[in-house]
Amino acid sequence: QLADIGVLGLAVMGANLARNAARKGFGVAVFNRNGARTDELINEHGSEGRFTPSKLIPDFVASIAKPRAIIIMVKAGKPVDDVIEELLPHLETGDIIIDGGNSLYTDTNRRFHYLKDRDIKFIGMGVSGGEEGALEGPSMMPGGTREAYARIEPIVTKMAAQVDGEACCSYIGTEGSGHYVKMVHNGIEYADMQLITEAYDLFKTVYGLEAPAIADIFAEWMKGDLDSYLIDITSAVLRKLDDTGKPLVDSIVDEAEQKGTGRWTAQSALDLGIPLTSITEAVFARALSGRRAQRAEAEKLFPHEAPAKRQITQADIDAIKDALYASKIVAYAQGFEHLTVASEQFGWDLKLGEVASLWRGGCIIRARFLNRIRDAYDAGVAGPNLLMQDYFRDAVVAAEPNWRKVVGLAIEQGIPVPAFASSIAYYDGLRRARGPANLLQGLRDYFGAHTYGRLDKPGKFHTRWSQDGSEIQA
Ligand code: NBP
Repeated sequence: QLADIGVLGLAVMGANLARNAARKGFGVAVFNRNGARTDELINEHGSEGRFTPSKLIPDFVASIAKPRAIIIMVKAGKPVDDVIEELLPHLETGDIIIDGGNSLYTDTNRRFHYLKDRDIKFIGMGVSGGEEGALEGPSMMPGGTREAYARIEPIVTKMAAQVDGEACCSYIGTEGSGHYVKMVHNGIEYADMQLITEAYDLFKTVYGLEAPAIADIFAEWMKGDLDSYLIDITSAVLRKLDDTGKPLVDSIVDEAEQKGTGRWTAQSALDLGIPLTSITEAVFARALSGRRAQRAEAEKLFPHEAPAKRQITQADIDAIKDALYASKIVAYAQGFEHLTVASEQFGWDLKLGEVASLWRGGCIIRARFLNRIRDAYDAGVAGPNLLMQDYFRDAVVAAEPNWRKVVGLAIEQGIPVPAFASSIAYYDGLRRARGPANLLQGLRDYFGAHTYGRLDKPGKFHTRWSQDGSEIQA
């Protein structure tokens, strides 16, 4: 019997996706460049379902029912192009290649059209949830043609996480839109993690709390609006003791690594002119954390006497919680605005309520909070900026005094809170009908004759600053 689907690339993600599909009753053809991985999968998990292992690409392709659907789960970048070239001679019109890795959306756009010209369908599918998600049910964001998606829909919707009876997988749009949405998901994940890190820093540095005590606070926060996977695992990471009986987190090197999706999100926002401050600050914070030697040097050059640790009260804990929640709302509002603009710009017609819905389970940013976002889109009240929608507006307004207090305290005490601070700066910038960019326009006109508009009359104007100072209509 031919397999329902193929999985090529059996490192941690591919192997787990293949097992996931097999456990759901699908026949799965499996292949890996290095055959040892294929053997390992079959030896260790072959009994979980109907696998067809192959050691050669032609055998692998021939073992899949037509039109063939092949998920490739290899390292993003050149390996994806290499694998496509290896598969192409063996595929037939209508076959589908699904790239489930973290590919850059522009690569996916290119591959989509390249394969279309060769009568092969291509789906760029963002997959989130790490290795556990891949096995137990990830959140999946497939982009490509609807027709190609229809072929894999019965399989991927069964493989995906389920929330309230709904699969965390739905058609996103054409071209690289699935990978784009996954990219922004990862960007939001960067912001979420940075905000959590800033809250941790305040508890530790201002109030002198030890990791297990901070773990208790995060565990408590799971009972409210902050209920989310990342808050949950924060508590678990902070609670973990190493072999010496000390908190493991205290011995982990404070240097954040990154694979690029957060940076891509920020770069795309810059290209589209979107004020995506929270995610971008989170990317910069990782970059600064990476300058460990420079930080050690600077600590000596700019000594900072640590203020006496404060005794923490419930009000202090609540204040940090409010600052975190309000900043998180800003980060998500910016992320969804980013998707709105990208959708218009690229002609993708993204359904943002569905995006919020499929992020409710399986993925790293899964959170109770996403129900609120989905509700806003479903009710048609999300508007261009979620921050101005009733629920989020009320939440931010209620949090504002504490938010301001926490950012003020951090600055006063010399604790960097770039994501908290940039979020409140964005909020303060957004809620002012008249900002200070009038001066900026004046400066631009002075040195570059870039012109400016006036509040009191229509049109564009230029002042002859270094000549007679007269104003002319541009
Ligand atoms: P890796 O990203 O570590 O890639 C290893 C796999 O790529 C192996 O199967 C390897 O084959 C294969 N491969 C490479 Br490298 N070059 C190849 C080539 N030229 N031809 C054929 N195969 C090639 O695996 P992963 O961590 O499972 O991730 C897979 C994808 O999923 C990546 O895009 C990743 O960013 C994405 N992703 C990962 C996670 C996660 O939590 N790890 C989450 C979500 C998405 P070999 O065994 O023969 O070397």
